Amino acid sequence: MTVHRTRRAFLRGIAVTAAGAALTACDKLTGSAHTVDVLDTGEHLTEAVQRALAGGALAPEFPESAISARFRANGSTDPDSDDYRRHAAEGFANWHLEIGGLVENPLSLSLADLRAAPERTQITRHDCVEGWSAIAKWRGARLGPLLERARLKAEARYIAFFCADTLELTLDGTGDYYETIAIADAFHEQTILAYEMNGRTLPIAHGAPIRLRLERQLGYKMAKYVMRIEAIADFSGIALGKGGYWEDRGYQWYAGI
Ligand SMILES: Nc1nc2c(c(=O)[nH]1)N[C@H]1C(S)=C(S)[C@@H](COP(=O)(O)O)O[C@H]1N2
Ligand SMILES: [Mo]
Repeated sequence: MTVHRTRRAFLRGIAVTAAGAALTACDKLTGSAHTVDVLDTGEHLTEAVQRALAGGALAPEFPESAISARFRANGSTDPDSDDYRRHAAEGFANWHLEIGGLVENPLSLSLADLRAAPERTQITRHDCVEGWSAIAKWRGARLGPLLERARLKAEARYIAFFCADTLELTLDGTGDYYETIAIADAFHEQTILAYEMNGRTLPIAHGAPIRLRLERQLGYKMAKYVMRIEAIADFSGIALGKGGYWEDRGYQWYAGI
């Protein structure tokens, strides 16, 4: 037992050192032909190291008194597709969330179904890469139990979220907001599909009818206006292949905080 623990601590130490070395190397190699390879390695190690250090750790949660008086709405705040507008006008009464891809049991869930599913409420801080933060209370269906119900196939490695909004069309005709996360993060206790914010139905500006909360990563990972969820084996075939709308525009795929 002691030996096992020591060995794990040792391996963890190596991983941290290796990540540090890779990041230092990035700085030195900027501009050289090796930069991309080294950066990729650095990002990969950073993800592995962050996961190893965080384990199943929870993101900090706050008391009601910490809830921000103002919570900025960022990116899309009112999707303009005909489909979305119709659903919004109907109060999302006829809307369904599709869960498919690499699953044995595809699901089509109404908001009532989602409200009846295992839930979690959490008061957490949202950090946007642009440099602002805000605290809010989120209530939603835990993603893990929903994926268990859908029964993931063995080949599934990521969960993809497809949204109702299109931000820009200029890059190769893609511009639909989407995100992908690792299965391990999908099953984290605080990973929820939020349908309430600060005790009220999730407002359209913040992603109605549901938005992802992935509390240990940056704001851009938390897809709003989620219409369809797919279990996938890899994301290289989606849009520009980097695993998300902002990732396709240069941000890191694993946006740990
Ligand atoms: N569908 C969709 N999801 C999105 C975005 C978006 O533009 N469209 N913006 C992202 C970014 S950069 C942030 S910081 C948060 C903003 O969430 P908020 O509007 O609730 O503040 O949503 C993220 N999820
Ligand atoms: Mo953001």
